[in-house]
Amino acid sequence: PVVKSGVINYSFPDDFIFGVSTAAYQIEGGWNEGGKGESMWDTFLHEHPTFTVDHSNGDVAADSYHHYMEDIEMIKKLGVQSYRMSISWTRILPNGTDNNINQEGVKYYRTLFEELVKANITPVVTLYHWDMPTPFMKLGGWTNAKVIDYFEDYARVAFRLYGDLVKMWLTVNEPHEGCLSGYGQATLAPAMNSHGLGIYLCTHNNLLAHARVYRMYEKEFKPLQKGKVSLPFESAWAEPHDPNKADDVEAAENYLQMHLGMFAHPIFSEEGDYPRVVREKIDNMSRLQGYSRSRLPYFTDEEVKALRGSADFFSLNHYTALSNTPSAMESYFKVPSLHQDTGVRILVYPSWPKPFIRWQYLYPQGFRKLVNWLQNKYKILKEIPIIITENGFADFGGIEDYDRVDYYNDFLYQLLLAIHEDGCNVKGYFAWSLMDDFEWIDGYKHKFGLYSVDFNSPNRTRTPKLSAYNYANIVRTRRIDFDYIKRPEGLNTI
Ligand code: GBH
Repeated sequence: PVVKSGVINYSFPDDFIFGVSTAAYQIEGGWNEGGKGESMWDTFLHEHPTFTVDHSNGDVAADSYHHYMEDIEMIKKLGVQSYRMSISWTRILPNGTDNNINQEGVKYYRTLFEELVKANITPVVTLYHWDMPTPFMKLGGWTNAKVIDYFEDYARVAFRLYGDLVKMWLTVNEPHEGCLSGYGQATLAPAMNSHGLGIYLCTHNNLLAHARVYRMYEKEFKPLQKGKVSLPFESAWAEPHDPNKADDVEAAENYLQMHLGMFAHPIFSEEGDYPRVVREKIDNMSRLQGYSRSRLPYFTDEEVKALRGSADFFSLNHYTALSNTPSAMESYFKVPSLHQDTGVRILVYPSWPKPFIRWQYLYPQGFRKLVNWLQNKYKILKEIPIIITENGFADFGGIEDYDRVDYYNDFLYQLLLAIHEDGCNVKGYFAWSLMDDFEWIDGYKHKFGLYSVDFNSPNRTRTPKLSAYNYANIVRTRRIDFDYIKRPEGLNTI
């Protein structure tokens, strides 16, 4: 990592928002309490208990269903102005459909939002953070275009119920990750493993679902509620493996287009629709593989129009970096997949530390580069801001989390450089996560929290880590002090 000391001269502007993030299934628990219906994660993990590395599930998780007042106290102590969380669709609509509204669930979130607002904390609410109602999962989940209608109905119920208190909405969390891991592979529920096919139906329908909800809010709620709507994209930074090789530069660009541009271009570019390179790659590969139609569906003109401009800010989640070089194409006919379609090999630099988990490599400069990549690609980002809705560091637990302190300092420093030296329009930052949580396939093995949670205690006791004190100091002073938390002598940096 970039070793720094002292207080950095650049500060976070006055209108810059700091926050923390969570998601319902990862912290809430109460999976069958208060009239809640089952989501695909409940059903899937009850049916496949060995899916997660520690055979755990989110039945109780951090039990925020009962401990939300403590969560609010924790957020207050950090001094942040915002809390990003998600609504569990089936807590308010147990069957997923709006013919049955569960008043107890409605009240849970109502109270939570009221208490947040009372504490001067702005709720930022994700409608869908991967917990698809089970009845819709059985109908194919996001591969079924009909689900878009029901998602719209759910969103309308949420806007009607909470729009007086909630002014920042996120529709579908990380369609790229949800569709790749859940539909194209089997590393998230519903583990469909539909390489190169289901993944793009999911992608296409997620984008359409977002546009539908954005336009519905715009028409039916925005004039009165005056809120903002967007959706979080997740991307690693892709570095050309050899920056002096034109092929590698192109490979990294292709990676970013196929993993981020595919989602961002339809919404943020001037011309709309999928990026040309994405369209061509998937169309051509489909043809080579003998398909008479592209595995990536086409948008109608109206759909292109509905999608274009359908976000009031750019919501970006970022964790890691990788590097790219072109891949040999010899096996393209075997398994249609996003990977084959992209046609690049994923590598990493040996110099990037990989401290704890299989996918997180530390290259903080990549964060600055990624923000610049977006800022240069999409002109509209001069007018509407980028908000970092997730960024965080995984370890295997412990209160003295010096490495996480370094991570936040290093990544926030790169953000300051993007703002002050590159003129990027970044207006907010949410740390992932407020507390240790259920990390999907990794169960409780990976810890991301600023607060630790004792998952063995019935009260799920929460304790601040050093990174919580460090983050609170950044939020309070609006500066990064690399000496605020001192590593004990002899404890090496990674
Ligand atoms: C976010 O996704 C989620 O929004 C959030 O719910 C989650 O808790 C958080 O990350 C932390 O994990 O190399 O095949 O093993 C982040 C996305 C997760 C994307 C890991 C890349 C690597 C999969 N990243 N994934 S793999």
